[in-house]
Amino acid sequence: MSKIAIVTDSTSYIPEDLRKQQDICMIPLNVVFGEETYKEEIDITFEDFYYKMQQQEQLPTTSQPSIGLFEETFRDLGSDFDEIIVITLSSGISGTYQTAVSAAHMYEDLPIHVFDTETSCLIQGFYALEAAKMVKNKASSKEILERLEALKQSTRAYFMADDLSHLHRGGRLNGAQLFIGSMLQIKPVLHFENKMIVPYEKVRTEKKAVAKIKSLLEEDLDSGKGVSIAVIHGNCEEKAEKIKQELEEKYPDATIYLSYFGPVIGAHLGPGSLGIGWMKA
Ligand code: MYR
Repeated sequence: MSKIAIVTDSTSYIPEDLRKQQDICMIPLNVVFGEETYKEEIDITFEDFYYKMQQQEQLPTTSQPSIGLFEETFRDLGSDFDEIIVITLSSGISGTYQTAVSAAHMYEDLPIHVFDTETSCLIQGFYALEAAKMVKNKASSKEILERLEALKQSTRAYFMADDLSHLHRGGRLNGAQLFIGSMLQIKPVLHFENKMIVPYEKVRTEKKAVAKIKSLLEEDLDSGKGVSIAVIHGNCEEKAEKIKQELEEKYPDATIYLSYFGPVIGAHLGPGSLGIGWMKA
C-alpha cells in the first residue's frame, strides 16, 4: 500500500497542534513589509501582523512560496513517502498552485498530485483535514482526489471586508471594476466564482452582510450533521466568537471552528473582515 503525505500551504490556517496530530505538512507563503519578508505562521504571528499593519504607513504585500521550498519539501518527504498530495489555495488568487505543479514536474522520484481547492483559509484546511483522515483510513490517492473534487459541490465560503480598498489594491477583486467607486463605500458579501473573488451581493453595512451570510448558511443546511463550519475573522475575534455561539445553538450537531484570516490573507482583506465557510461531508 502506498504511503501518502499530505501537504498544504499556510493559508489553510490549520492550528499547529491539529496539523501535527493529523500529520499535515505546511508550506508557508510570505508577507512583506518594506524590505522585510516574513514566512507566515513561522516568522510572524497573527497578533504581530495586525499590530504592524496598523502601525506602518506602507501597507504589506504578499508572495507565494518559492519553487525551491516546494522542491526541498518534496525531497524531504520523498525518503518516507511513496506519493504526495499538495492542497493549495485557489489558483485564481495566487501562483502557489502553479508553482507547486512546476515543482512536482521537476521532481520525478515519486507521484505528486496538486489539488486546487478554489478557496482559501480554514475552508481549504477542511480539504486537507479530510485528505489526512482518508490517509489514516488507508484510502488510495485516486480515492482521496476524487473525494476532494466531489466535496467542492458542498463547500461554500462567503466573506466581507471592512475596507475593500485592500482587496482592490492587491488586484484580487474581480467583477467590481465598473462600480468600484461605490463599492468602496459599502460592505458587499464576497465569494469565489471560477476560482476568483467576486461580489455576491451588494449590502450597505456589516450587520446586513453578516445576516446575509447566515441566511445563505441556513438555506444550504438541513441540519448540522456531518457539517464543518468555520467562522473566520481578521482581528475581530469577539464578533466572530458571538457568531460562532449563535451557530452552535442553531446547529448543535455541526463541528464549528473559530478561525482567522492570517497575515497573507489579512494583507488583502484588511482588519475587521469576517467570513463563514462550510463543508458538508
Ligand atoms: C500570494 O501572494 O500569492 C497570495 C495572495 C492571496 C490573496 C488573498 C485574497 C483574499 C482571499 C480571501 C479568502 C477568503 C476565504 C474564506
